[in-house]
Amino acid sequence: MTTSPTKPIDDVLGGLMRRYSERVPDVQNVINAMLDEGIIQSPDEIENDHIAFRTMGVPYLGIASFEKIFLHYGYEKRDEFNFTGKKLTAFWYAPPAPHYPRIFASELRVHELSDEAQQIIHKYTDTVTSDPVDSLDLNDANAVDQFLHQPLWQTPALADYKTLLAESEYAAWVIYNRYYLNHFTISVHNLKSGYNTIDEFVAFLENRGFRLNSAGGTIKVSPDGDLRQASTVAQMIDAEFAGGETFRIAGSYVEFAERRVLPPFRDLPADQITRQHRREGFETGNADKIFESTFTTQTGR
Ligand code: OOG
Ligand code: NI
Repeated sequence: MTTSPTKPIDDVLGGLMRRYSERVPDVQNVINAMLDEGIIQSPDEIENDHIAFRTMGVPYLGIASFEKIFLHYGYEKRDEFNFTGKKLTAFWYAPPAPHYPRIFASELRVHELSDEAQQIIHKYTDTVTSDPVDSLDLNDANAVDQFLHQPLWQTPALADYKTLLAESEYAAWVIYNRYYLNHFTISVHNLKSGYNTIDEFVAFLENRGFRLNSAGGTIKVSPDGDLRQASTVAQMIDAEFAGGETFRIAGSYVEFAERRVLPPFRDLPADQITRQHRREGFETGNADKIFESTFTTQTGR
């Protein structure tokens, strides 16, 4: 019997973060650097701006299936984003309370790929013949944690991974990594002065030797100037493919975001500024480049 006072959402988010930190050494490396620099005294002070997931847009999977988990926990679906070149659709979800991260979920429009790539993807995903989330007890955090980290289809063959990689880096990422957390995001605007702008935080990261995604420039700025983002280059993992073949592929990364105070609130005293006074949501132009944190154009630099 467990008498834990935590809600399923706390345990699900905890499980995601635990496995993600184990898989992505930069998570601990960034936290350690922040502690060492005196930016924070404890990791609990870090505000997680958002987390992100990637999905395959095929029947029974994709956003339509995946989002049911977080809608159940009180997340609310917000704006849609379209990435024409990358053939992706995404939405963001507002959390049920401000201390939870936002969620950014994207989906590959598989039907827009070449016949060959579609066939490869369907070879794996066609084994899913009903929405797997429908048979999950979403109040059972353990079951949801298991689900998010279990294989949804057979382990891919390396040749298939490479064929997908040549056409869609996103497709290759999802066929292997599935629902593993793609990144978590450190909010920099609430950090201590000297580190609470993205420019200052990026300078600190670069000083400490972190390799950052340079696609479209290291700092991605929304047209209104108020959402500023940067990210590490994804860390490579030794992936085991069907038949035991191994190959180094992109895993996950860490993101950093500065949400500026919106113009009507710029005269508010700093201690009165809360989340609702800052730039909300996401930005297509920024996101388009952040996706490339896992692309070979960045990881192979
Ligand atoms: C998501 C990229 C976009 C953001 O904050 O705009 C993103 C991904 O790489 O899956 O994270
Ligand atoms: Ni992000």
